[in-house]
Amino acid sequence: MRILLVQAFTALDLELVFPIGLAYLAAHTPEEHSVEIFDVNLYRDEADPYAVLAKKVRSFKPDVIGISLRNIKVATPGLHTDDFEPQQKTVRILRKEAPKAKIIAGGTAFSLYAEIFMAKLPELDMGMWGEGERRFPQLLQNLDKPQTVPGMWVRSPTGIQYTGSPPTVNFKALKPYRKDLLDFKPYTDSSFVSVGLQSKRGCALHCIHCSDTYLLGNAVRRRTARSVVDEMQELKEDHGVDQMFFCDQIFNIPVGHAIDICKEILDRRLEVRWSAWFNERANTLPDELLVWLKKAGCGLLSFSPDHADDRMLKNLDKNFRRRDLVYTYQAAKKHGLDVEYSFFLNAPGEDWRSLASLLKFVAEAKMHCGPNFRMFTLLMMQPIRIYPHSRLHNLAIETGLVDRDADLIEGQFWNPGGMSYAVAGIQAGAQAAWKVRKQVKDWQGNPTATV
Ligand code: B12
Ligand code: SF4
Repeated sequence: MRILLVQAFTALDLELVFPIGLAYLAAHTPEEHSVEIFDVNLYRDEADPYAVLAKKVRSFKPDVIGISLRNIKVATPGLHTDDFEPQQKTVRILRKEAPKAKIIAGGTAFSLYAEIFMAKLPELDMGMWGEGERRFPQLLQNLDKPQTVPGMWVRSPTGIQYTGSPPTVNFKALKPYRKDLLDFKPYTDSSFVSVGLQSKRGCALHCIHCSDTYLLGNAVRRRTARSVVDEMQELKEDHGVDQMFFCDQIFNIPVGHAIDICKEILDRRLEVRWSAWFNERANTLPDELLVWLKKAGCGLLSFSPDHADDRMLKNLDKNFRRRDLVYTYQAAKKHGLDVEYSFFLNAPGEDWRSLASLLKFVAEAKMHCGPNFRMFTLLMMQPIRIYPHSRLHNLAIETGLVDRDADLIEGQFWNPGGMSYAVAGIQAGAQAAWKVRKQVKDWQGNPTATV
């Protein structure tokens, strides 16, 4: 069969993201099929990107189209991009240009909002929840009876049905994602996080707002350090990519695995630059790890502590406290690493005192680290978006903040009470700073780079 894998619009004005999910699917598609990847985002600056897509579909003549829906209604300060409408339009074009092809949806946004996507996009024949490497080939063999494949959203005479939870993917046993189906250049040009790879899937932590654990589970499934670095070497030597981002939920748990990866990079004298998300708890960032990180090319410690006040960290069910956070910037400075933090505003329990405590932390960290403290993610500070399947969603229903049957596609945020005025003030400042930054990026000729 001829299989076209399409990445739908992600975030219209943010950095490009190399579609590693689709590249993993392609790696696991049996060789008897002919497979190509088309990333609509590569054509977003064309006068009519949809016309480029339509032309591709007409010339490729796919039997099967897999569409990846990654993000939904992305928000940056002062802006809620309507990426649902472009996604809808993309699916309609696929249907129009390939009326007989089976159109299958997947991806994180699809998995989080599957039933709603199925209802709102009748052009989709079916959708696959979760990780697709094992079940996509299974589905290709059973295209006329998708109800026999687990984790599928299918249409039946009685309505939309779910075929039940699929088994967990053995991540270690997967092939590396295919790197020959798209040119990396536009991605490496776009930002330093645009080309990703994974050393593990899943997260053992339990943050209250999290939807990643719904998608990937609490068991951390990792690959060997050797296979991770094989992939980094392949990216560098065969594709000229020397800057990459680990898409792991958390890179430094377990610590030993992170150290092994760094040692493997050094053993091979591989010159790469990379970054990742790190957990903030001091015992997950021992000196030994920090030394190896620096030597192995990691230039930035990216943290998402969400808050800096102990009472709030407890409310958010974080596994560390403020003293750990203070340790993170001291450690970054000691080892000469850049550091960035992202925080939520007006999270459950926020009051003036906790907000002041957060701002005080930012000021102290900035003073301590100087230019090594990167401010960008602070521009994105906003209240927590309430994701379906998260504990925060249950809490929001219990407290009456959202309706039990609200579909949450139109982003809803945890932003109650008088503190929402403080949020509005901070966001207005962030929006102004964002605009200035964007202007500078425009002058530099890189208007969509966010980082
Ligand atoms: C790493 C990551 C990032 C990195 C990406 C780096 C890179 N180069 O790839 C960075 C930091 C850049 C990033 C940025 C953003 N991200 Co992000 N990110 C992630 C994260 C943690 C992993 C994504 C990933 O690469 N997974 C690995 C690949 C292999 O998995 P996958 O893409 O899901 O594909 C698998 C399945 O989904 C499925 N599949 C995928 N497509 C298809 C298609 C078909 C047909 C089938 C059958 C199956 C299928 O099979 C694949 C293989 O198993 C996810 C959370 C998560 N748990 O997935 C959030 C996530 C995708 N991000 C999210 C968001 C919101 C953002 C930002 C908007 C944040 C912001 N405000 O800036 C930006 C948007 C950037 C952009 N331009 O699109 C949300 C999206 C949901 C939403 N709200 O819309 C997620 C789900 C996190 C969350 N729960 O909030 N992100
Ligand atoms: S650290 Fe990230 S992935 Fe892990 S539970 Fe918290 S929010 Fe979810």
